[in-house]
Amino acid sequence: MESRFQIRSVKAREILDCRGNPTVEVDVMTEVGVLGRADTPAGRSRGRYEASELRDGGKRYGGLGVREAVKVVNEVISPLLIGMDVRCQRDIDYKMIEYDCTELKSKLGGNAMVATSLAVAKAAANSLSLPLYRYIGGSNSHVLPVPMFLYICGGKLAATDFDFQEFNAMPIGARTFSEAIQMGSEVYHTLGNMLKERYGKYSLNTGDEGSFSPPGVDNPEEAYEIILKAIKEEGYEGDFVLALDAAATHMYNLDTGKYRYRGKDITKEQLMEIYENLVNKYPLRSIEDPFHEDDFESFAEITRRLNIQIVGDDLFVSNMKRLAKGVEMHSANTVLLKVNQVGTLTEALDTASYAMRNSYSVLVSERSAQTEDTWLAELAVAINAGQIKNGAPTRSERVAQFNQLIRIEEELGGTSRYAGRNYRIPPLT
Ligand code: 2PG
Ligand code: MG
Repeated sequence: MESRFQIRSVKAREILDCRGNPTVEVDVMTEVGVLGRADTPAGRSRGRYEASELRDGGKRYGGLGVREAVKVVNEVISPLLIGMDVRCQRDIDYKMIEYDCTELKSKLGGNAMVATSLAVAKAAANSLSLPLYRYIGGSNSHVLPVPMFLYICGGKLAATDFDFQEFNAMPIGARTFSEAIQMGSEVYHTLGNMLKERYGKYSLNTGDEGSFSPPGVDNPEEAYEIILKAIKEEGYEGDFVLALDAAATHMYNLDTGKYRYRGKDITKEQLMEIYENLVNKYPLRSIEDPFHEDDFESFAEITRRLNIQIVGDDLFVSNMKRLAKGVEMHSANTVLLKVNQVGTLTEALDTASYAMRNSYSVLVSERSAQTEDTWLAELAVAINAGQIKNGAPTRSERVAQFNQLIRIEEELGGTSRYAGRNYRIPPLT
């Protein structure tokens, strides 16, 4: 082992995420002073099977402080990793996993582990003078993902009456990633003007991730009508497809077995019909979490019935074991990849490659609370995912990812490919 790759120190601190809540940032320093710095994002609509977060409780920051997680990094993880080679990502991640030894990483805390794991990868990339996407993915990383823009939100992400969480659109007709960003941004601003005209000035209030939250409307059809109108107004009809994250776990009542939808309790069959009607009526090509997180059967049923992308978020929680169950039961056909759901970079990469080997697509995803750290953008290119969910094309923590992807596209030059219409099976172009 060359000593220049050896870890000299691992140090954590408490910083803020875009919601103004604390999160963990970790610095990994090698013997020759090369730094890797990364932090952990946070979710609001979390799945039950996600890696746990260590939060302090008590009065400070409303209980959300992460001083305990910082202490774990500084006093437990650091001595475990000092002296290890930053290039040995798998060994390092498994060192933490084996020490933690719990199903949901409740001993070390998923938030402490994720930031450390990603900081190690960055330290390795920096030591080798490679961009992070090239270090993680190797010489074949070249696909720029289709951004899934969040335009209107509901559920847990906003104070609106929509039960469904996210009304998204994807510019599959763009020729390049930069053009996709331009199209997405133009539609966002036009949509804002249209919403204001139709629903009043309060529509310009934004929810999590910078998306619009028009008051007094709860019908998904209205959301899609106006998004499509904005797309048409900008001259991009046919160049966008629509997407939905129902986040149905949060509409589900475990006691009654029913879903709360537009003021009524409805059955899963009725919910299925709602999706079917939306798909028949609009260019809706992707539905995430159409049913609650334990209903693998209904996920299989909707995947059979609708010939579109069905994404498992709370269902799979980026966890290979849960994905394996999905593969066996033919539940969904796409995994939402959120590194902090599973707890380390290695496990997230394993889940992604398991998905691809089983003909599942991979949608790399942000959390509703991100920071300016751009490892997410790098990861999407590293694995040639073909699609990235990253909120609205506004607000610094979102724009930081998009801007990094613009830079990567420029750096790759002629070898880069925008996934476009093949977002589910890149790099077919
Ligand atoms: C989701 C996400 C991100 P959160 O449900 O897909 O949009 O929300 O990060 O709050 O889990
Ligand atoms: Mg989701």
